[in-house]
Amino acid sequence: MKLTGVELRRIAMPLVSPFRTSFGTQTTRELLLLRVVTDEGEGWGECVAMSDPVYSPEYLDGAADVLRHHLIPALAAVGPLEAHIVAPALARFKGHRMAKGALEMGFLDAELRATGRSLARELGSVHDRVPCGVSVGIMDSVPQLLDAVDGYLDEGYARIKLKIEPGWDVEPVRAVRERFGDTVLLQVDANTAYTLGDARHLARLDPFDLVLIEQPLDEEDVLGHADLARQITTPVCLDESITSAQTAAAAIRLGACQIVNVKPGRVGGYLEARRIHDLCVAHGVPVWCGGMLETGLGRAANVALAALPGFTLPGDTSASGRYYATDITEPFVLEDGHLQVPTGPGLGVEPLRDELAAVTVSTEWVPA
Ligand code: OSB
Ligand code: MG
Repeated sequence: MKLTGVELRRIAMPLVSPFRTSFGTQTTRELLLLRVVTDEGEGWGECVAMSDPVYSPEYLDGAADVLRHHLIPALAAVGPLEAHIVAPALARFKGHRMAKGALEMGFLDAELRATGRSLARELGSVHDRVPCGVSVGIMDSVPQLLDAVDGYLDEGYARIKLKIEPGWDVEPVRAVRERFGDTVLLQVDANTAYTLGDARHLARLDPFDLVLIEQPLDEEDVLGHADLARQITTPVCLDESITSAQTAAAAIRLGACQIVNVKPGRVGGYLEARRIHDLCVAHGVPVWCGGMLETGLGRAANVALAALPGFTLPGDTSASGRYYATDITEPFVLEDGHLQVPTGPGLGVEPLRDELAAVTVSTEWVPA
């Protein structure tokens, strides 16, 4: 394939309800979509960076800038391209994994569409549907939280993840256990809101039989997570700290995580995400597919990844309706707690023209 150019499209999608985490509250999901145009057809990439660098160092304007000035020109200078050449061709640029991952996703989609292969088959999926969890934001009150959880359980979600922070941890967990019982798969995500000094406090979550606690400490505090893991019985899972197969291998060796959250954008793309899956399988470490409030495009790819054999826990691959009243693709709908894995060529889904136009803020053509 020869790159013709990339269209950078900024979109803004209103969320059905505010999503509050320890790093802030989102009411609208701003996103960057990439339409990768080649001589053999087009593909779609979704950059999961957020408007502000509060989850990771990347942010939308920064991602657009590095794509426009560094990543796309570097790929334009490479001869014939295939998706698996994208990451090595961009390796001399440090970081910017979300931007790189979006570009690789666009090439993967284009290449697979051109040859009639589905992303799920390409990655090695073994299931035609995947069980889904839901990430529940911090609320103003416990009754409000219980209402939200009740609604999600009614819809059929197979697992509940509560966002926590100091002041919103033991009580909401206790309340959910008391109201919904011990059989609900329940886990928590702190998004780095604690320090190792909070170990005794976090041990108060031990009696609630949580599936895991996700990223309690700073993303660079891998040793701290290893120390914490020895002081609590809830399994420690890393999200922000796992930026590559290499950092995953180190975290596993150090005992910093018993479980891994894989987010393709965070680790530079679906091919690196698969390597992390393979690494975890080799170590007997359960993995699950995280989410970044994706549109139907990113969701299609996440669901394909989540169908690999090592993804033994339900992911944050919720239905479109959990986030958006109107998605930009045909919506993903929960059936019996599962989402269907797309089978069509590439991502297996496409943006709907009018829905995409309605949320578009700006477009920019970056020629190769
Ligand atoms: O830490 O997993 C996280 C959303 C945005 C940024 C970080 C995270 C999240 C979520 C929601 O928890 C996952 C989803 O449903 O897409
Ligand atoms: Mg997380």
